[in-house]
Amino acid sequence: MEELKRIAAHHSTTFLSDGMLIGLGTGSTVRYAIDKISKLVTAGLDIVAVPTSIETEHRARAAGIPLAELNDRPIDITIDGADQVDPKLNLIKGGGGALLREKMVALASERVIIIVDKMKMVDHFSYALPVEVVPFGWKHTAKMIKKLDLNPCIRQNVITDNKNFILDCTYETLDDVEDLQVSLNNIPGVVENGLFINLVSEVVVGTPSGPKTIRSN
Ligand code: A5P
Repeated sequence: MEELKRIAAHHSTTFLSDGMLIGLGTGSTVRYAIDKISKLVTAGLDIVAVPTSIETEHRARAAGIPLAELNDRPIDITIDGADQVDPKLNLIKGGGGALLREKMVALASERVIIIVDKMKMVDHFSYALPVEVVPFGWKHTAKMIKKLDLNPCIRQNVITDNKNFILDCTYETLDDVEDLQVSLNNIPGVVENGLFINLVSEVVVGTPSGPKTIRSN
């Protein structure tokens, strides 16, 4: 599995070129991209990266990658992982708890490249949907989320980079994800949810025979 992550991550770095502002996602797959980008920067690649989490910030800084904060300058390309990818290239993200900054960076990006091993490509979502909520009244927020046919469960001992909690929501099926993401974000107390709908440009899938790139229509 690690090798498939590495294959996808390394291939995604071939899309980078001098002068780009890039978004750097979070997670074990992105770590392979950070290692590769670090080598490319040492070899002369001139890029600046916006990290999507404190973890990625520390890792990228240690790897010698120049960093910037998210501001009003558009990001050329973001490279990020995902927990699951459906046939429309919609995503569930947030397994690492970084979904809010990841979604903000994705929205600010002209091109979003998702790197996954092939096991994450699914016909139907099944991964528990992470929802970031403010700590105040989170049990009440969870009750509101239940009304959307989700079963929220607090992620133990986790505080996000934004000082919030994560509710991991299991379900029988996730049907209308477009509506669901809006309904979730309409609940006071919900900060953001891990559904990434129509945000992806390409998914690079690591397979034993090499990287496979799937483009969104
Ligand atoms: C971080 O919050 C997540 O969105 C990650 O991008 C996602 O969980 C994928 O992580 P791995 O590459 O570690 O599976």
